[in-house]
Amino acid sequence: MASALSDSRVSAEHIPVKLVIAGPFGVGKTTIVSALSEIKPLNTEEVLTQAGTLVDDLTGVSDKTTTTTAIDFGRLTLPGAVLYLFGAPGQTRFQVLWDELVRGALGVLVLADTRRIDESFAVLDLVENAGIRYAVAVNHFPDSPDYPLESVRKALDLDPRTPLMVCDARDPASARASLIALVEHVRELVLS
Ligand SMILES: Nc1nc2c(ncn2[C@@H]2O[C@H](COP(=O)(O)OP(=O)(O)OP(=O)(O)O)[C@@H](O)[C@H]2O)c(=O)[nH]1
Ligand SMILES: [Mg+2]
Repeated sequence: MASALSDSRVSAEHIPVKLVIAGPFGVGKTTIVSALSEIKPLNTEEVLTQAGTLVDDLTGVSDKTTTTTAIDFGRLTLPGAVLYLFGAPGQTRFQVLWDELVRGALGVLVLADTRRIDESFAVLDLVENAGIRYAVAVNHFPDSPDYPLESVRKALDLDPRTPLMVCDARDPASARASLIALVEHVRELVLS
């Protein structure tokens, strides 16, 4: 992590910003941190074990072989700001890390999967209870139903001002657009 903090791309003029990427199990958090990060991301992936099948619901993500057991960490420098990206673990048994993870964070990008929309509720509850600003990005998989965003907004009971977009977590441009929508949203709220 030392190299992430001492790099010629980051200067004293860059405001350090902590952002958290959250969402249910297997929604693409590790993938989006990897797509966004300009440094080699720190991952804490462990192989999913047979014992875990009792608690890890693989519905919709049956090809998944690993899971994040602590955090993902990456960094993205924008003009004037350096974003430190913390990917949360997706499984509910790791929620004990949540309070520490969101401490000092400017906002949360919540990833959602329209194949398993109800699994986003627990994460949205955590974010809202923490009183932290957020945006929602629907990570689109090949077999994801194509619901209009207004239906997704309604299903997730989102405030009309909360940014909601579709993204491809593997695509750096798409991932970056989601993150920038979050940062812009937080900026507008802070300035209003
Ligand atoms: N087709 C497609 N596959 C994706 C996309 N994003 C992620 N994946 C795949 O979905 C699987 C799960 O992605 P991860 O990034 O590990 O998900 P995660 O949210 O970090 O998972 P946990 O940490 O276990 O909660 C991986 O096999 C990814 O390659 C996407 O946008 N499209
Ligand atoms: Mg992960």
